[in-house]
Amino acid sequence: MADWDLLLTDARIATMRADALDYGVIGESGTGTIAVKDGRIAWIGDAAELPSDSSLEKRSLDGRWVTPALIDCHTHLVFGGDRAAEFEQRLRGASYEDIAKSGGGIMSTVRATRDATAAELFEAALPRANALISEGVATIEIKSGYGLDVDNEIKMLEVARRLGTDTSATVRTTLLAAHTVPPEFENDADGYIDLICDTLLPRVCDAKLADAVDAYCESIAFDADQIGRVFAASQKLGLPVKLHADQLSDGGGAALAAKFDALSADHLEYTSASGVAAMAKGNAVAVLLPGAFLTLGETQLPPIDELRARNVPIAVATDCNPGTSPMCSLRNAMMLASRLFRLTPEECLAGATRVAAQALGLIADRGTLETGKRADIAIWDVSHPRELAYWTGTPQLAELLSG
Ligand code: DI6
Ligand code: FE
Repeated sequence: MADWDLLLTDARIATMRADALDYGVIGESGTGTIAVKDGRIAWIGDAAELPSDSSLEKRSLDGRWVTPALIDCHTHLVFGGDRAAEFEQRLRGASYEDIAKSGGGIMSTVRATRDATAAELFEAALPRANALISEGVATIEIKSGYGLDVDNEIKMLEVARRLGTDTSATVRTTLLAAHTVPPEFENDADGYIDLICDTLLPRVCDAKLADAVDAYCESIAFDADQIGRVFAASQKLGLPVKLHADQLSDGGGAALAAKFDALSADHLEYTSASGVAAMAKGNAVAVLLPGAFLTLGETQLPPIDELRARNVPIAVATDCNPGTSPMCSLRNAMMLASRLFRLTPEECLAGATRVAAQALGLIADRGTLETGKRADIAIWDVSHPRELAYWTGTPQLAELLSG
């Protein structure tokens, strides 16, 4: 019997290992080799050290670069309708908050999502997921949050799960019921929080529909006490949490995420130095979302230097959503993170591979190219992986292998 199922030879490998410098390169002259067995990396190293070349299939990559497949760790890509008209309004001067207060914004997507059948939502979301996959993404996080009642939040999560079974991507689902206060609870946000804690969360947990729970900590959404109740209920059910934190104002979101040992705190434009210090004491990843920063015309930068100084890992994601980040390209998010946030190309690639895996609680399983990890491998036509945050619009993916 052959030792391996597949042997990839003549590769230049950017492993993106945490303990290595300079992309964790192996075989820079084109001598990198990866052996795959049962969908996992069984051996990785330089051809000269390969213990056995007995394999069912062998493929030379002709000196191409390979990296871990990309991971988009923050999307809202299941939704009904679109918000192009509001986009136009905003360019004529209305603010995101103005539009939200007058019944538009998230609420218009909530209406369209409630009106759509699961099949319609799936058909609309599939091309968005495929757009990510076509650029090398093998793992996609998808949030609910446009249903805002028990049946419609569950409908969204079921559609997200189906995207995981009907595409080549792994989908990780997140319950974001605490996204905004639904009209039925207009003056009773606490009543809605009760519904989430007492009814929705147990149902979602029983049906295994969510891998994590998220919330929106903002003056136009929920405060720290309300989110604390959702997080405590989630943790009781064994679900990890994450948070939309300090996107439009400093609401103490980073510290709140740290208090609940969140997987990640996302956005962070208005996070203070003390918020970063709180994150540094825990395990939360900082997920930066330059698409939303760009679309909102934001000028307040996330505290990048502070995050670096305190060794808080930085991920980069699309935030794909119809309101603040109509973008189905993780390569674009990487490109924007380098231009707008001055992340280095290596930080951008780590942020869309290793650190993104960490943000999803999947670092033991994927995110770097190492023995034992899933064989989610992107093969590129580039002269160096730094090009992945440099070019935009060029079809540089030669092939994506998913586990
Ligand atoms: N922050 C965002 O950027 C998105 N949600 C959130 O909590 C925006 C969602 C939308 O406007 O539809
Ligand atoms: Fe978001």
